[in-house]
Amino acid sequence: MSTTTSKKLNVKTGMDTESIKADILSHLRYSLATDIETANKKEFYKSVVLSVMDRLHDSWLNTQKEYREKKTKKIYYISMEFLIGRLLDNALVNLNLEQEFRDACKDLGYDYEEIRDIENDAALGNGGLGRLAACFLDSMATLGLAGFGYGIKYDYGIFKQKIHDGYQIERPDDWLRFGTPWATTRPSVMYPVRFYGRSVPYTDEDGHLRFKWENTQHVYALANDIPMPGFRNGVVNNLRLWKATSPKSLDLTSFNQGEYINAVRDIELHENISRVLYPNDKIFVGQELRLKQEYFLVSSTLQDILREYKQQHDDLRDLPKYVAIQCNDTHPNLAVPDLMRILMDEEGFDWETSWDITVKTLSYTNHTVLPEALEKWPVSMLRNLLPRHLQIIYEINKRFINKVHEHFGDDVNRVRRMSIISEGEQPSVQMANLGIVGTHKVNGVAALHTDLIKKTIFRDFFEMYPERFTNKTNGITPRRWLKQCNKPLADLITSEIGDSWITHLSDLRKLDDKVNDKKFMKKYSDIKQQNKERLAAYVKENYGFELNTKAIFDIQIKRIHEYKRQLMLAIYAAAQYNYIKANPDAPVVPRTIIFAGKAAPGYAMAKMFIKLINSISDKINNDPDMEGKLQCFFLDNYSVTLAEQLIPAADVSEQISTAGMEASGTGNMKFALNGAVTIGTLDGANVEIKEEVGDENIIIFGLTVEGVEELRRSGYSSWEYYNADKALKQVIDQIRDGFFEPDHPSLFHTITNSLLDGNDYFLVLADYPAYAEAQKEVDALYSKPDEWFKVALYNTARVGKFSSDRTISDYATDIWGCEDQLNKGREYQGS
Ligand code: KOT
Repeated sequence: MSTTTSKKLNVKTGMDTESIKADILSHLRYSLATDIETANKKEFYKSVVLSVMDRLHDSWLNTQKEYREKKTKKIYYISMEFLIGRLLDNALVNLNLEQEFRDACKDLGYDYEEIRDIENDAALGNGGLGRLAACFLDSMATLGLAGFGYGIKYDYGIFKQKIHDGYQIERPDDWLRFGTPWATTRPSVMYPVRFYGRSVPYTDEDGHLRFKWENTQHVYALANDIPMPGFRNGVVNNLRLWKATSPKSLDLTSFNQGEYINAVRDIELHENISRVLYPNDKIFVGQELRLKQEYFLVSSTLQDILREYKQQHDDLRDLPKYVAIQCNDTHPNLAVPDLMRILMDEEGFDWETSWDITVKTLSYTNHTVLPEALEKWPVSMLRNLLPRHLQIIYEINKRFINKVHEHFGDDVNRVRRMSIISEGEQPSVQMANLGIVGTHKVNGVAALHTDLIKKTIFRDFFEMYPERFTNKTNGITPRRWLKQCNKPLADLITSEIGDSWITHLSDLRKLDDKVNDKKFMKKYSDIKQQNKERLAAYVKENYGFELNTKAIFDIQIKRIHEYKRQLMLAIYAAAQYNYIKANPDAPVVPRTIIFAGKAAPGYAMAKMFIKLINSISDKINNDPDMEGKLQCFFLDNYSVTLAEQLIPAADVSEQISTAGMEASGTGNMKFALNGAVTIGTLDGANVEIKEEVGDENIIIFGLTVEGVEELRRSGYSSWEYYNADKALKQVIDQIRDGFFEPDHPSLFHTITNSLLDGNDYFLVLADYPAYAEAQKEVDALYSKPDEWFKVALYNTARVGKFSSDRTISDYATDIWGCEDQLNKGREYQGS
């Protein structure tokens, strides 16, 4: 008996193709009740993943055990979004088992790529903020930090986008329809999360006034864990996603009363908390369900953190020594009053002690300066849903306002600006202010962005607490965004300079010397061509459209938003069309412009941009005069997986936001790493990319932040720019007059009105002439392939700074106080 068990155990953790095959077969039979003859692809995929999980479990358990034994400081990254995408490739790369699994699939009659493509993206995020959280998990595990993600297991991730007659249609993303083999449900880890009720004062044994939160209703948060392996270091960290489940007692009582249907309906209502990810990007919509989601995440996570803490430590006053909690934007900032509540109401600490612990444990990241994105929860809503928290927030505010008076004297305007509670018709809680007051560090996500928050939205706070503000320029994980998504390039680099770059991205600088190595440069440019062809094959297969792989692949992929100015590239595409029509014999550098991105379902202007891009695309792609010269294409349902195919194929990376509006951007980093040349404004991390790659290796145009301010101050008139640039005027007239949509000529008036009568808030017209010039530079450079690829290689070679490993090391050192854990990552395992 015991021999069989141990034999089976050995087989399960074997790293060779044969034992992997045996496990896949065994999972088909014993986990899925099928066999290799009858299983379909989905079942085969599931068995493959279960076999990968078998190989993660020991490390997963050992890692947690080691953290416990060594009392390692734990880092908790709380985020409403984790845009982790597919996990199979990532797990195999990090376990160094890609080849073995490929071979195993092949031997069992399946193509690995086909199996990999079965996996639904875990699309539990809108864009940059959620993807950053995912890159951070990869880096924390790779650096050997005890870093844990905490989020929500939404039944529905970001909606699926379809394009119908040029319009965006949203469909639910039912990613869990067949379950996910990556998540392990932990029935033993479940907490009640309370809502409503009231705060009741009482006097404790020592005669102190205290409060109890009573008469609450609750729902349970059930833990679902997804393993997060580090890169070949034996570390497996955890992403814990909470699912809302109904309290058991409720259905029983109702059932006893014969109200079975009502009970079921109530269960539904409770479980709705984790039903769906809000699809709004940078627009605050104050819906109560969203507030419930935020508190659901915070409450369950804090309970979990404190339960773990108490198992290992006995004095909560040491919490900041062993625990750091990072709030990803303001969404989890109810952690401030909730931790205060727990420490005071449940643990019996006084205000001062609780406050000291809270501030030292928490920190908060700001991801945008856009005022419409800042969370402001109506006091009335909080009073109803979380009365005790509101009471604590008022007390925090009262004490804080006293400090403001001490610091600045009686400056009523300043007090009004800094108050956590904004008064007025509908008093509301300013979650950013709460975050700054209630945490020890606030960070921006790129140097320019951090400077901006200090000077603009948080200026008063910076003057009061300068030491709290710090910059942490974003980064991306080189595992997913080079090693996995661009294997040919990753292999070429490794064959030239070794593979240290995978965990020390700045080692790519060694490639600088290769610019004069003709053989190398030929391989480098061939890979780009190969990637373009691979993308073209995908587009042909899925859309029946043939991309011109000889053309510049000019790509803009990101959420559709006015400030990101997809409109500017669309205008450029139309202007190129007009130019070619007017000059049929003039030589042009062929271009294929590719867009992808989702618009928030309620964002009418962004949705109109999608329609416009599709209308312009139709005009261009159906005109034989454009053949071999110009194409324009909108790919639907932008996702992490699609990005992984598009980015390696890009020649040009469009990063053209109005200066001051993109906090950082991370797509810009992915493109540069994969050898695309950036055309961009001096915004977000573009500024730092320019510093790294050198002025000659990036095409910068347009207004700077100061230029934008100055232009607005001196009285910008978009009409002037419209009248001054013939090509621009022609395109705007065409958009306005129905040239691209003859059957509905006034369709795009909302767009042209906002540009002209609305005075073009995002300064598209102001920047357009400089942009068109910059595009000419692109053409000129691309016409000299040797020079082009030198510039491209300098991009690959010099963007090592933007590894999320660097970002995480900076957080570890300056915010989390766990720098001692860095570089203690275990030895590289395997070859
Ligand atoms: C959304 C809602 C409220 C506040 C902020 C956001 C937000 C910001 N969502 N995504 N972002 C992006 O975050 C990225 C990671 O820091 C940045 O690179 C990017 O510039 C932000 O737009």
